[in-house]
Amino acid sequence: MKNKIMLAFLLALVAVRAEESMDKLWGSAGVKGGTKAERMALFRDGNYGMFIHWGLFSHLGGQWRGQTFYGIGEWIKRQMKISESDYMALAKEFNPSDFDAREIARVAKAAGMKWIIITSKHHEGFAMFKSAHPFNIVDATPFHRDPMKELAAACREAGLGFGFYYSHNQDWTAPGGSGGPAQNPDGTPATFEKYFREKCYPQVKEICTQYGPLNYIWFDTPGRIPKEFVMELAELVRKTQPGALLCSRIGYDMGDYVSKGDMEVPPRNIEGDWETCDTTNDSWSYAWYDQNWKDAREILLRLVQTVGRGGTYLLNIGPDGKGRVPPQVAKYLVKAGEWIKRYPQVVYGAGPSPFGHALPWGDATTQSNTLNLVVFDWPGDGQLWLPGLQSEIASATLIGSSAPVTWTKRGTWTAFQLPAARPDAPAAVIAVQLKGAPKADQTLGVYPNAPATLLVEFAEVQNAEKKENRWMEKFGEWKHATQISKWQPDGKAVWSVDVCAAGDYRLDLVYKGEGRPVWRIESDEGVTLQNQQAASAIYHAQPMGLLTFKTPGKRTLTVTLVEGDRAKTSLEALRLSPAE
Ligand code: JFZ
Repeated sequence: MKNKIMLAFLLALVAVRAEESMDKLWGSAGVKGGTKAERMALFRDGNYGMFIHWGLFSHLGGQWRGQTFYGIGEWIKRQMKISESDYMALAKEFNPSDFDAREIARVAKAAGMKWIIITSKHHEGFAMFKSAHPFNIVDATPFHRDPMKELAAACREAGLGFGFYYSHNQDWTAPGGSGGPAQNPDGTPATFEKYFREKCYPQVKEICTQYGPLNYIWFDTPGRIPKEFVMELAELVRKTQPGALLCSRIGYDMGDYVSKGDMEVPPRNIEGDWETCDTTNDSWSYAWYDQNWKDAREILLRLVQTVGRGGTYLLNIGPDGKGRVPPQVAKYLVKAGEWIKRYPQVVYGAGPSPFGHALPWGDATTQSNTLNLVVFDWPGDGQLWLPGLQSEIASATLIGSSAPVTWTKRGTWTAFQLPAARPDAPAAVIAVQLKGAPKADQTLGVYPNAPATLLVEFAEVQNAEKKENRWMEKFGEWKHATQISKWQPDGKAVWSVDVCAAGDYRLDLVYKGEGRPVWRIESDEGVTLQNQQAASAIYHAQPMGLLTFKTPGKRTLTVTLVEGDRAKTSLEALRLSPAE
């Protein structure tokens, strides 16, 4: 009886803490400065690499015993509670006979990527390389080949950098690994130390010593791994692979660069060496149903935005259980790569945008005194508006077009006059030669011919709470938004904006919550809008009305919550589109 109560109590505790412990498993990661320039060169100049999630989970492809798991595919064992023995038995069926390392390297190369990082062992604990530990692709499957050897060789041959992902903390099939069995096969309690000594450390040594020189060891989800283990791993990598970069997810600030939260292009420029990892659909590993492929436009937009924010873009693909790259992935990666080959200067060795944030029609990167304006949404009226450019312009050319590009100034704004037809898709590039280093006032613009999104990230907040909201759409599919909630009666969000042209603008607020909040928006010219609209459970844009700017120039907009759930109503952005 006592035991039963104890068990019920424990189960309840587990349920309550599930969400919290998930966060702990993922853990947080940072980085300390002091990196070697040689080690960083590929990362800093290349700006674009391929990530590959491939393992036993790829064989399941998001399905177990006829049931689909709608979430990141490589978590299927844990999320569908597949037992260790059932899961480990899958190795006998795993035969990725269509795996072609050269083809993958060809796709990466044609995509314009400069390196490949592949999962050598994910949280499932299965080694995709020949290992002394028996749960590996060479010894436990009918495939018998070492695909990591093949891929390392193919990358070298193609002139691509190469590196391994290795899940050092989580191991769901090794006793003692985080998320793994609590007992050893003989019934004794398992310890992390034993897992570390017998599996983790020896395997990291294997990947560091048997695959030639590496550019990356990408450890992941440090969770609560004790520091001494991380120090040992870092030392091992430094000793055996002096040219390899460690990402911050090794834990304890021991990385060479920061790996941002997944699938996130940050809204404003970030200094230092950092990367964002993203995936070509919603899952990292292959999932049979997941057709939410990024097309070339989306791939390029996110790549250019990441480089514009000062970062490096690591874009993932998930080969299937036969080792094939889904055709839609190859198609659009290569299509994006063809564009990059026409505009390599936009990506390789490119610096951040002087504007500090994305622009409504696209984004900007720099090469010394050249500003690359990457235009995804071609202006219908032939005017490309740029707020706050402070450097003087020497010349401007629309690449791939002989049409001259002229420019005019209106206050702090610059307009480039463009031909009606855009010369290239999914984006055209205007190279602007500046007389000196690119410099701009980073105030958000309100554009006369394009919708402006003012994120709360850029607002000053009084008597309300501005905080990052992180949530999962499908399991493991992270979304991020800085938002404002916990409004006190006098709580407000205030944006400074630079208005190019006086006139009427359609104003939407993007928020979530319950019921029907009442919002008030007020400009420093005394123009107000007050309106009630429904809130929904996800961020959704709701129209507030037409707001008039009487004069152009620097204005402020203040948003207050007049009525509604003050704790939970969560504001993400304000949008302004010129009325037509
Ligand atoms: C981790 C893994 O659990 C996942 O399977 C995948 O490999 C991904 C690339 O990395 O997931 C994470 C890790 C860190 C965060 C979110 C998901 N984070 O810091 O927001």
